[in-house]
Formats: sequence, structure tokens, C-alpha cells
Amino acid sequence: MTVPITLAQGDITAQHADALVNAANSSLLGGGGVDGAIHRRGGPEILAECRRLRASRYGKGLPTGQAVATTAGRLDAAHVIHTVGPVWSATEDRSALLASCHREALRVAAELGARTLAFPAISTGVYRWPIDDAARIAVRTVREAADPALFDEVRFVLFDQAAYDAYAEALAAAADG
Ligand code: AR6
Repeated sequence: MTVPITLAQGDITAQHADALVNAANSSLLGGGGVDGAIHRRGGPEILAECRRLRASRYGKGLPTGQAVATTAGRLDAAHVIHTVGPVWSATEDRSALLASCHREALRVAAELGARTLAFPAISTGVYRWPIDDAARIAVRTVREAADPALFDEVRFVLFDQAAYDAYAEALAAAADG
């Protein structure tokens, strides 16, 4: 048995789930893309909690590949789980870090009792990871790491058609394999 993996196209901040994953950076203090949208729509409570995390557990920032939860503020979710994807490199294989983002977000979600979780396409925007490769890693990792007893649904929310198609293809390939 594997967890049901679903796909949606659009803005992740318009989604309802127990937890939404943010493609953050180590500072946890905001940025563009998904991160900008989450803070804009979620409101100042999220940033306030991120600042507290920086003042306590994550004085040096959240390391790449790790995940931490905050409130979801005004978003239609109970939690935001912030994770930091690796920047794409053509010379160094950072796939394990991208897989780790997904695994750690699942681990944090399970700790919180979040049974539905929505991921964006981590690292595929500002961090330039090729979408087909990111999709393959994300889908494979979630299939392997999400315990079906703990999750009802893991959703990937893809901003554009090309990203949606890449994840659909990765999902079909994983189901065949
Ligand atoms: N909803 C869903 N997907 C989105 C949205 C949205 N509202 N906005 C963009 N995407 P990115 P990264 C897609 O850049 O590559 C930030 O500045 C986008 O098309 O958000 O992990 C952070 O602070 C792409 O496919 O995240 C970091 O500094 C995917 O989401 C840095 O960017 C991820 O794009 C992280 O870069």
C-alpha cells in the first residue's frame, strides 16, 4: 500500500490541507515564489513565528534538506512546514538533499498529526532544478517515505502546465515501476 498522491495545478496558497509545505530559504524570513505567496496570504503571524525560530533553535538558519513547522496564519491549513531545497548544481549531485526535504516535511507532518499535506515543486523555481528530475525525486521519495497509516493524501501543487505534466509523468512511471 502506498499513500494516495494527487496533483493540482495553481497557487498552493489557495489550497486546503492540514499542512502546506513552503519552499523557503535558510533565513526563514521570506523571499519570492512560493515563500513570498505564503507569507503574503498567510499574514504576519507566520513571519513572527519564523523570527522566534531564528532566535531559538535555528540561530544560524534552517539547514538545506531540513524542515520545521509554524502556524499557517490565515491560510486554509493548520500548519506551514518550511523546508529549504538545494540550489541546482550541474557539477554536484544534490539529489539526496532534495529527497531529504520531502522526507523531513513528511516526518514533521506526521509528528503534528497532519494527514493531508500539499507540496510545491521544491527547488524548481529560483533554485533552478530541472522540473522532470525534481518530479522524479519528489514522487519517488513520497511513495517510499509516506506511511499510509499516517497520511490520507499527499498533493503536489504545480504552478504551471509544464510542471503539472512533469509530475503526472513521474507519477505514472512510479506506479508502473
Ligand atoms: N504556488 C505554487 N507553486 C508556485 C507558486 C505558488 N504560489 N509560486 C511559484 N511556484 P520557488 P525554490 C512554483 O522559486 O526554487 C524563494 O525566494 C514555481 O513555478 O518558489 O525552491 C525562497 O525564499 C516553481 O515551480 O522555490 C528561496 O530563496 C516552484 O513553485 C527560493 O525562492 C518552486 O519555486 C527557493 O527556491
